Amino acid sequence: MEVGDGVDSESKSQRRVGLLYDERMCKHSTPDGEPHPENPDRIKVIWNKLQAASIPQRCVLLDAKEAEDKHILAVHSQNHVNLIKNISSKQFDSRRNRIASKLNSIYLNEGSSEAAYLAAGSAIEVTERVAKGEVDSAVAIIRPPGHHAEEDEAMGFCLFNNVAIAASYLLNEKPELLIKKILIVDWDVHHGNATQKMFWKDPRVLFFSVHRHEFGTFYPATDDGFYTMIGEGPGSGYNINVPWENSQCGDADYFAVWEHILLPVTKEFNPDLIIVSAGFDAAIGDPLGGCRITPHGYSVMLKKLMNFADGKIVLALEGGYNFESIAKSMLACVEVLLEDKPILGSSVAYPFESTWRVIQAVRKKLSAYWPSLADELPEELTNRKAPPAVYVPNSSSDSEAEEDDESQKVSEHLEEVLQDIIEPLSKLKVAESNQDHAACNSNTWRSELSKVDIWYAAFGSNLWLKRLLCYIEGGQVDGLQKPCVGSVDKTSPKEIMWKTFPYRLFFGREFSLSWGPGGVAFLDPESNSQDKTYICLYRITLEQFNDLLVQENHEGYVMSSPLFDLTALNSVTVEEPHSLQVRLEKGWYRNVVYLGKEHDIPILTMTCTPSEIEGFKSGEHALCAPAINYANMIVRGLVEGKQLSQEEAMAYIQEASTKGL
Ligand code: X5A
Ligand code: ZN
Repeated sequence: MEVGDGVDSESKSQRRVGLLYDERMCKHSTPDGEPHPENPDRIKVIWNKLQAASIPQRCVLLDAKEAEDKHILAVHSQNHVNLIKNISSKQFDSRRNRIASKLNSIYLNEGSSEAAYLAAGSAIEVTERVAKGEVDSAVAIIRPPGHHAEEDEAMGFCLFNNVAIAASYLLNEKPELLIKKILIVDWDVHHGNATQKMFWKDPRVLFFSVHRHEFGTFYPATDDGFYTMIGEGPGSGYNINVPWENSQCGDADYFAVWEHILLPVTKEFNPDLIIVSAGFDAAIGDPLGGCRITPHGYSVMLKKLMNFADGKIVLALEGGYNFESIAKSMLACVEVLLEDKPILGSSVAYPFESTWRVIQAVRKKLSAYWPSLADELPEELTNRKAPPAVYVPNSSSDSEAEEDDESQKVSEHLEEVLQDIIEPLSKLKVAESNQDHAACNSNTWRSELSKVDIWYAAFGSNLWLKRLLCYIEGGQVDGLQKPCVGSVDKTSPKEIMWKTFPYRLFFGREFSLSWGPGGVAFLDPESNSQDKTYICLYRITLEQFNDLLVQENHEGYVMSSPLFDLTALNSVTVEEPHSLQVRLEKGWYRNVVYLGKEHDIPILTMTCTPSEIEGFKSGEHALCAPAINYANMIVRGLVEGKQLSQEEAMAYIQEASTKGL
């Protein structure tokens, strides 16, 4: 996707972002302290995370407010308002638990009422500030969540429908603010059943919800979340459901929905304001959601929406039950709101086949209302799909933490686990808006870079030709935990030669998805006559080098433009080893280093960044002996390449992995 001219701080201007948090919303908790996924720590960890990142200082801090009954009554019954108003009072002490137990997935305590009023009032507050233009956008870190709370019934951890109350408030009470059309984007993993009903016949509110549905078996487990539910009367076409058929949807699935449903419709609807029902329970690692959106995924989804409504966008927290996931996801979102700069990268995983099926069904169902959905998606696009999701039965447990067995390990090795779902080298531009990138033709740069040869300098497992060929031809050698997709151009290296360089080889990182537990090799390209690293030079094209870069750096990339292009290569003016500009924000090998020339062809390697090298030297990052299967690859490379005997090769690795930096 968009790639800026680097991180030139001049070019990024700060936007005014309203931020609201109030500890009083932590008072709503389970009556006897039983554990519950929707607990006070959720908003605390989000707030702490933002504080640790010095976010509050950069935002306009807004004060929480209790909602007024008359504003809540726009979407809730008097009966329901009375209940929530009084439920925490003494008179209800004896009845509170019984009332809660009759409701669906609800607990209540002495703090519930105040928290519910604050959550709703705070949603109003941030939304009004954005509508007035006092801030450009805003985030409300609120609980209890709201989107399940029906007109006359609390359910699904929700007491008042915060987002619906805020939207109604602007439309009904503040006409002078000229917010006449509101888009509500509900990306919580659950269907926003109540919000849907509240604006069912109302064309002023376009309600969009993407959620696990599984044909009505996933919470709230009704048919209401199906794509056939499009609104009624004047509201026909103003309700859009994207019901997942299976768990495990991730960035690629959401991006595809954005690209092929939400963004085109938003453009046509042209909202004056956008409110996101921002649950983070579709985040990777969430114990209830079973989906896999990364923080990066959320930032891309949000960034795309900021192109509409003049950037007037409000995020109101809904669900999200993995502390680390929700904190990271929210942080990613606030950073997007604050910084006026493009986001690097996008997912290169494919959407599920089921995702394409659902997208097509939604488009067909709604094409009469939104002409931009009328075209059939090209088969070339929908043919690009991930293997079917592994079936995980839904937990029947109601409100206790529900856990897919996959969910627990996620937080520990988040980055690595992401690799699992990423298939590098998709040429599919699901993550890109076609307007933005009409000019960006991947064939153009590929053909250009295919004419330029470079030496790729390998010092790790790629020393073994067979392993390197996995990156070119695709495939999997023994010891590799997963297959490689290969390069677009599958031509073998034109020439191979060995050299030694006076640089230091070392091993770091504790785990990689390619090799399992154990470190991987890095090069410190600072010359030191004491050090000697064996390097295998492969003569490949600059196009192939880009495909290698993607595969080595598992951050999702749709390579619509090269990560390392001719301009970067031509920036070389001195022969000493030095780092060159690469458009990668993440990844262990995102530092491309120029190592001189051989037969007048530039030698390039990839290693960790200079600052990471410093970290390894200072002890901030631990060194780690190589994974055994990984070390074996290196040994094989050196032996089959006739550089060292088996024993010598093992001693070489041994030394590199034990000697301090
Ligand atoms: C707001 C939210 C989930 C309710 C799940 C009940 N509610 N099993 O995420
Ligand atoms: Zn949810």
